[in-house]
Amino acid sequence: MGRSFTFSHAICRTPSTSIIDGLRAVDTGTPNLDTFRQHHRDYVTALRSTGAEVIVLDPLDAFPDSVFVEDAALCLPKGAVLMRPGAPSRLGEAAAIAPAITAAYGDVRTITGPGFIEGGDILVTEREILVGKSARTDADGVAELRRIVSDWGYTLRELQTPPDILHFKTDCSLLDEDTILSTRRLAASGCFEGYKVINTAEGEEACANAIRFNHLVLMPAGFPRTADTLDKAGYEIVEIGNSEAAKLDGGMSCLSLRFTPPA
Ligand code: CIR
Repeated sequence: MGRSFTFSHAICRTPSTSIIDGLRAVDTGTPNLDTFRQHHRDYVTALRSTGAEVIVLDPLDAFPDSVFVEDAALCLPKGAVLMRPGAPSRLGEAAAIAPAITAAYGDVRTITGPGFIEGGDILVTEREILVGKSARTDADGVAELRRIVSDWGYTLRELQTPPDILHFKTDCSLLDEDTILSTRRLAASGCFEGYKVINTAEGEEACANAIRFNHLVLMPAGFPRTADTLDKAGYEIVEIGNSEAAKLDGGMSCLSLRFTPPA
């Protein structure tokens, strides 16, 4: 199986009581902490069911969005990069996740700025790294990441996250070496030329943020037509409740950092 979706480890962080203050584009209600924690436990259980070791960090009250660990770091086979989140309330999350990253990696680089970049805008495929500029990720941040990952042999392609979409991966996920799950609006930009694309069903765009993790595809519950398409395409689907994370514009990828530590 490909290195872009085969992992021995993941890092997650338990939602904190301050999650009710998490960022959101549109207020659709306050997340229920108990329900969020149950969904989070289900998520961790699904990751562990593949045999992976999942490190669950303690909640961090100072950072309401810190359950969305993916935005603070990027983990690659040869090294890891601490991000520089573009949301001011999230900037300190990179330093907060640093101890967990340095415990796993010898080579840890840091985006020092002036640019900004969040992990949610980065899709690592088998052949390249795609980065969508967004309200959180700018050209300077992308350029700094490009310099770092070129040391590890990666080609980085700079793209544009569609307007009013939080992150590039809000609208797409990697399913395997050649296949991307994407909303039609993102795929229409042509950014996945050379890949096989499976589109989310009409009206089910909110499930585009899934993850392939070893033999499983974790996707948010409640999107039956897309789940059926993926099932028929041969993927083993696990549906995870995402109602509370969704109130904060979060999906499956944001809740973990997935990696295999270098030998
Ligand atoms: C935020 O606005 O930063 C959080 N409420 C949601 C972050 C979701 N992260 C992701 O898609 N990678």
